[in-house]
Formats: sequence, C-alpha cells, structure tokens
Amino acid sequence: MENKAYIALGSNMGDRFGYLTQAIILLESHENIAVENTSSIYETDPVGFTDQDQFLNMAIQVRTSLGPVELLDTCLEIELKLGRKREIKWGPRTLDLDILLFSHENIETEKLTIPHPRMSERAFVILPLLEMDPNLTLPNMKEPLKNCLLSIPDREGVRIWKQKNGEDVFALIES
Ligand code: PH2
Ligand code: MG
Ligand code: MG
Repeated sequence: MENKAYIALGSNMGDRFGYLTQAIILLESHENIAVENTSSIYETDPVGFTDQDQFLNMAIQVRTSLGPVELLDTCLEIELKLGRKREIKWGPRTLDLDILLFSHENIETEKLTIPHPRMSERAFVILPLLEMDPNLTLPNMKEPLKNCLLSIPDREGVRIWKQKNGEDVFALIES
C-alpha cells in the first residue's frame, strides 16, 4: 500500500473513547487501509466554538492504496455510521475524522484541502502528530512542524487522557 496518511480523530459527545476506538477498528477492517501507528489520547478544550463539552483527540498513521478522495469518502462513511450529524459548524460531534497529510501531496479541491488548512495552528492536532513523528515536516512548510508549537496559544488546553503504552497499535484500545 503505497500511500502514507495521517488522520486526526475527535469526539465530544456520548461515549467519546468508544467512538475513537470504533473508528480505528472500522478503518483497520477496510481491505485497502492498514493502521500503522496511533498517538496517545488527549482531552482538549474546545477551539473555535467554545460553548461545548471537552473533546478527546488523537491522531493515527495509516498506509493505504486508496487515493485521497477515496480515503475522505471512507472517513465520511465511518463518521455517518457512528452517528455523526452535521448541525453547528465546529459544534459537538460523536466523531470527526480529518485527513491531515497524504504522502507529501498538496491538494486543493472543493471537497478536500491537504495539508488540513488549520492543522498547524491547533495544539490538539500537532501534539498527537509529533508524538508519532517528532521530526514531521509538511509539504507546504519549510520549517519542521515542531517549530509551530512555539507560537501556539492553546497548548495548555491539551492534556494527556490515556497514554499510549506498548508497541502494538491496538495496545491503546486493549488496555
Ligand atoms: N474540532 C473542531 C472545532 N474545535 N476543538 C477541539 N478541542 N478538538 C477538536 O477536534 C475540534 C475543536 C472542528 O472540527
Ligand atoms: Mg475537524
Ligand atoms: Mg471534519
């Protein structure tokens, strides 16, 4: 499977941990997607629309033979399957799956922008990503992603909720 992608996961309604877990299981069960790595899970203060419950956020690294739009459609299907309803922009959700990076590609279409447009301003995205790859660079940036952390205001709103333990990608779910 030739493409490497990073996906951000977020939930702030109902069984937040259950939604994250189910999303990873559904992605892994897709025949063209392999989940290669997962971050710890973080509890995070809501950003943007702040009058809502705290999120659980994490990121995962996948290998896939799907193209970016096919991967997006798969993510949207999983969101729907896990009860996502689109009501308030940036509002409460059972599950949000955002493709952050896709094999060093820069993509800008009506449906999909990669790298994810707000990723380098959001500590709840950057911290889990850097946990998996501390030297990650973005295709549209000269500096490594870790340099963005210095200028980010919401770092203290991001706290470890469940530390990843062990090598296995499912260690997080099983423990
Ligand atoms: N997602 C948003 C808007 N605000 N805030 C946090 N902490 N975590 C999120 O995943 C999040 C958010 C829109 O997708
Ligand atoms: Mg999002
Ligand atoms: Mg989204």
